[in-house]
Amino acid sequence: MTRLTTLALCAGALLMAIPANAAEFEVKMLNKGPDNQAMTFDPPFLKVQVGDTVKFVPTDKGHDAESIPGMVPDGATPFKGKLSQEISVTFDKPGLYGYRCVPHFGMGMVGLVEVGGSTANLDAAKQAKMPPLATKRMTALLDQAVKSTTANAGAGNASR
Ligand SMILES: [Cu+2]
Repeated sequence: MTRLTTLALCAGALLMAIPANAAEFEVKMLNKGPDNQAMTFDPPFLKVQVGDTVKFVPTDKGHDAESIPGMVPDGATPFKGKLSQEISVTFDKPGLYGYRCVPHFGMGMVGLVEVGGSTANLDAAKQAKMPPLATKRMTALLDQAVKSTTANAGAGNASR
């Protein structure tokens, strides 16, 4: 009886360690995207919930994924992957996370993750200093985030 109780407790503890609704997403690092865009993350814009994980996958070699200074929410932990290596990032603070591939930052290889439907740090993110092509692509991604968030306002996040 005691042994059964111990087993039950262990099973319960294991279940609690896994967040109930956490999802995992994948972003590929590519030399050429589906839209023929050179040096790109696919998808370049992603919406996730707090606690979700994004896996950046070096489908093509020679890329990395690193958060852009000034483009993460206040108090969020920056991340920095190694060249040609996979990195998994769990997002535990809501807001916008801009990231880049360091070798191709000048070619505009940037991406954006919106966590928890929040664009709270939008103005700060827009102030980040970037090369012209990166700024151009990031501006489009930030617009996409604002539009999708506005479109979903009131509908909640019940779509998952
Ligand atoms: Cu790259």
